[in-house]
Amino acid sequence: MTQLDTPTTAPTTVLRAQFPSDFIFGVATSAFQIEGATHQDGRGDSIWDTFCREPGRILDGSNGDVACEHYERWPADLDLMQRLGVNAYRFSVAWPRIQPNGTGAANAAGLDFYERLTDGLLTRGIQPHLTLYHWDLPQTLEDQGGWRNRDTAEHFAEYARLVAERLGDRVRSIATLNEPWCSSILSHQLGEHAPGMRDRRAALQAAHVLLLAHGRAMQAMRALNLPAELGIVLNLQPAYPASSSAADQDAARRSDGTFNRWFLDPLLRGEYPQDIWADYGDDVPQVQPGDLETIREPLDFLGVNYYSRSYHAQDGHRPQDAEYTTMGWEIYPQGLSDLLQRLNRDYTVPPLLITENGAGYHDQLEADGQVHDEARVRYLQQHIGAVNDALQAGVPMRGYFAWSLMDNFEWAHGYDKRFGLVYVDYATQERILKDSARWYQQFLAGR
Ligand code: IFM
Repeated sequence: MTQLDTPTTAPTTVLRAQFPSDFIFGVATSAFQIEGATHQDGRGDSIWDTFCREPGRILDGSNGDVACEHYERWPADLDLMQRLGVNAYRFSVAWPRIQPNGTGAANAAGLDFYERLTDGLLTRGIQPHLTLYHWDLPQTLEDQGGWRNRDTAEHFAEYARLVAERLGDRVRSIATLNEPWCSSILSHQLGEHAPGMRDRRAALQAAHVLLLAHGRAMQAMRALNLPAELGIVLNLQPAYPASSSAADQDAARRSDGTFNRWFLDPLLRGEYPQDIWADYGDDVPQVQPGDLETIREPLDFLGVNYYSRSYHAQDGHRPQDAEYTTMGWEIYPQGLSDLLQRLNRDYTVPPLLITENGAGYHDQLEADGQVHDEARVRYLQQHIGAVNDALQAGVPMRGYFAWSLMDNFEWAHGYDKRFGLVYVDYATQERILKDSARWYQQFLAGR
């Protein structure tokens, strides 16, 4: 028996057979979090390379220089996915590998790398799902105003065209942006992600330019008439008031409005939510005629990243009997099926993919050389169950990607928090399957 085939003792509460046979079950990663080789083959600096060099930005003082060495080890990582039995892999392309300074001719070595990866997936029977932007903006563009500058939207459309022209005939889907809330609000207002600003007006301008970049990239890629499905990935977090009090209700409205509707409404309805627009006062972005039509470009799919909910109690109490991951995020699978049903009710949605879902813990190798991550096994079971509930309720669900294939660079948390189904021993780069990986393998095999 290989390590992969060793059964876990965790009870299976949801079955692969409950989903359509062509349902997508994959794993996800992103370039900066796993690739390493940040100065190889002509890659330019990204805002995250810069951010990691600034003292105090990353909890453990680490960076992405080595990460999981995926840039070299990708064939073995693809073999691992094949043995897990996933039928899809979601990865991102590092913009500074394709255009080291964010503009101009494509760097051949960069495109070649992602072409080898894509072909390697296809050879192994795994669908490639490509994301164009998972936060690694070329530093040169940041020096020119980054996402606050409308020109970046045009540069992004050109980058999208270069990648789609090369790979759009083979990848199953292309998502423009991953989690624009993070690359705008978390990065420009809350200061936790690169470029680390604390300025709400700048953050809202960045959010608008990101959405515009999405729309312009969709148009540029549509013009190529490729078979790849085109869409975007949002991180969404349903907001629950703790009571019927006006204060709790209003806090939940604001949270839903700023986190979810601020992105959903322009993309799916071509307008910003009026209540939040009013709340933001003078900080609202500069919207030019035609922007919202561009942003509303029809989507072939919407990717949803779900980790937790938000809970709003004026007295600050936390939900009763709640469990939390090491990130401090409440484990609330019901929130996922509620969210999916709400999307289907309140919007005209395209087919939906769960593009990320997972749990971060301080996993450790135990004396038997294994990682017994029962909490993550439960998390996956419950959340895949929630996807099934949504599917049964008529939500057009098409797939689910676990975050993440393997432990990796968790942004401002460095390497301390682990989200992988596969444990990475960073000293040796050995990959060790956690119990959650073996559970997923058995689930996918129908056992
Ligand atoms: O690791 C991140 C990922 O890059 C984006 N979504 C959330 C994950 C966990 O924090």
